[in-house]
Amino acid sequence: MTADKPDVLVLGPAKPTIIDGLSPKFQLHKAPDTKSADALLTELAPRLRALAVSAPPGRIDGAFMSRLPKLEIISSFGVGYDHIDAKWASERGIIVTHTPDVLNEEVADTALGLLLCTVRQLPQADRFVRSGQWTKKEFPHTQTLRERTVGIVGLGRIGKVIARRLDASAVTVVYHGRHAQPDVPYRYYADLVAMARDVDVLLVITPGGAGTKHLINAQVLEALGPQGILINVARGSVVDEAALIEALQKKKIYSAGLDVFANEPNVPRELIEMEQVVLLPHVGSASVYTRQAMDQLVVDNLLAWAEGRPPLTPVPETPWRGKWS
Ligand code: NAP
Ligand code: 8YV
Repeated sequence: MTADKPDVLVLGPAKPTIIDGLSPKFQLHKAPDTKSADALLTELAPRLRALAVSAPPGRIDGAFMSRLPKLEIISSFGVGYDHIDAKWASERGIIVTHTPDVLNEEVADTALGLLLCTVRQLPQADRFVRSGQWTKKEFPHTQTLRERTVGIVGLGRIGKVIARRLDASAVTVVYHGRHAQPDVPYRYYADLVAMARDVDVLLVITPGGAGTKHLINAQVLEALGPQGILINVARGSVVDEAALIEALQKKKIYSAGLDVFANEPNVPRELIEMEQVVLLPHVGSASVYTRQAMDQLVVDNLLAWAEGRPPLTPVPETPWRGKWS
């Protein structure tokens, strides 16, 4: 640390909004991921109090955090923070912040786009034109969203914005989560399998991590049925990918639209070879506009910490308790 600038270790890519936003106030140290941070951790351990995570850089678990005994804040990019052990952090008084809300509309746009692409087979129609097939025949008629029901798995900040778009499209919405929400106008299902049985589309937008691992399993897919479509914009871990591949291969469900995968950026060959599925490279929030807002929130949480103000967007596990440690 220089006389007036606290140290911050930036883990992940050196994005201009983050680097330019932090440099005037902090002494920055950079590592592309947790694995390559080893020497820096040893050097900075006696004094480092703040981490900026500019993209998930590997797991930030107890073993990693315990190397930084003075750590007070981890300002992480992205609303999902399944790469951080927030419970471990909370037990040591470390605040973890994330970037909720500023990406809701963007991710909802992507989810709706992916849903429409999957139901109406729009990428396939584009390939049909480009390959010259239109001059020979008509593109096959597709499934529809008309008179269909979409079951949202995880009606949180983003799920509600997706539901608003579906309302505008006159599509019936129902939802599943651990709790019923009395203030929403949609039917609640405590039982995910029962909801899967009743809907045409399951749209998944829960957090990742242990609590939701393989929530979408063979039984849920079986219940969704042969005309059913799965859309996943949550995390790859929420879906049992092997069960999904089998359900698609055996035509137990009709199709899937996926923005997230179990082992990104590696996508199973079986999915790539299926003509009916639509696959995106985890681009839910990836517009210049929204990524800029997310980067800025990483900066603003650290500026708040440096000025002794409350964090702007702490995760629920590490609420603000009135003072920095
Ligand atoms: P949020 O406001 O916390 O909403 C999460 C919802 O999931 C809540 O309604 C919660 O309801 C439900 N949920 C949590 N655990 C569950 C479980 N075990 N079973 C069933 N439902 C469960 O979060 P958000 O801001 O909407 O973001 C949601 C997630 O979307 C993020 O954590 C991230 O993983 C993902 N995401 C992906 C992209 C992308 O690029 N594809 C972009 C942004 C976010 P209950 O409490 O009632 O269970
Ligand atoms: C980011 C996301 O793309 O916010 C999230 O949880 O999944 C995305 O907005 C992701 O964090 C990429 O690094």
